[in-house]
Amino acid sequence: MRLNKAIYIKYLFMLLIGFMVLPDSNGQPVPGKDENIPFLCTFGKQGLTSWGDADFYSVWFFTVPKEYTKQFYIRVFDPDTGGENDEIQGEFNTKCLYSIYGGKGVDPDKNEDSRGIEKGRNYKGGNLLASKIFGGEAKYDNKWYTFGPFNPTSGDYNPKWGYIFKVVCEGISGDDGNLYRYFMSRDPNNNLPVEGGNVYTYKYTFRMWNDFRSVSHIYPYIDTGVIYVKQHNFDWDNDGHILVVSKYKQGIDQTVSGQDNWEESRIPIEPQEIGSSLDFQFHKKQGELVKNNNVVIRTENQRGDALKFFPSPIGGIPVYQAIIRVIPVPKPK
Ligand SMILES: [Ca+2]
Ligand SMILES: [Ca+2]
Ligand SMILES: [Ca+2]
Repeated sequence: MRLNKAIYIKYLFMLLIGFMVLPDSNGQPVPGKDENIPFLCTFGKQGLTSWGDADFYSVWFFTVPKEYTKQFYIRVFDPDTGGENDEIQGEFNTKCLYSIYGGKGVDPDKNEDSRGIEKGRNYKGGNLLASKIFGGEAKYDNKWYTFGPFNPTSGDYNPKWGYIFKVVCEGISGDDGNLYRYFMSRDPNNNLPVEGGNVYTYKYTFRMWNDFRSVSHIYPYIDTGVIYVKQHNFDWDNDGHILVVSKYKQGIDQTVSGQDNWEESRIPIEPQEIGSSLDFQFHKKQGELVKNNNVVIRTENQRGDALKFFPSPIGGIPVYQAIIRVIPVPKPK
């Protein structure tokens, strides 16, 4: 009996380890499939920040590995503001400008302004490769629009990531909430991931599900040298709990914001957590549903350097491992 249990635990452990190092080829949907987030959210700049968007623009980075030499596309789901998915205020009158940048000035490791974290700094560094304004056009409602093709070498080269591209969505007029998603694809008409590609942002503005049983996740990556992480959340509307989970953290409750304000708290980092992601879990308040909750999250390390969020978490989804105990296998007699 004891022997069986020990073998079982060993197998469980191997299974868990295997799960954690599995490479993820689905690096390009935004939001990612493990995040359980319905949409990104950007309001027209005449909107109120109390509706959940702190700055009326979003900045995302897409990376193409240098081994990939074919053309690729950036696809946007529901790029318009109107119809099925978007958040109306009065009547729909919002226009959003999507811009895709490549070349020098894009790489946020070299050009901090490019990260788009602080309002008023120039997050548009790089060469403009494509752009388009969407209002309330029915022909793009609940459908994909495709930017491209793009040549990988028109990105900003970084030896760690390959070629980096930046996609900015700005609410240039109106006051409604534009909900949308992205996908980096090797095909103009289907979502086929670019092998080895990645996506990240530094400031994540998103919509929660209108379902209090649904838990959303985002995954900041813990790079070398991180001692603690400071999280900042905006306009959470006191909608339940934000918990932090990792291999070593079972669920640390974070300070949460109410309406139209930022709150922050610190998360200590263990040396063993370096090189993996944290799991920020968004648990909605039970009982009375907080509807159409849009939220902003950003994180930084002890030096004030912003952390990247990868919709497909680097190192896989962290799993709390307290239950694992090594039971020695008895020697055969
Ligand atoms: Ca409106
Ligand atoms: Ca939309
Ligand atoms: Ca909100």
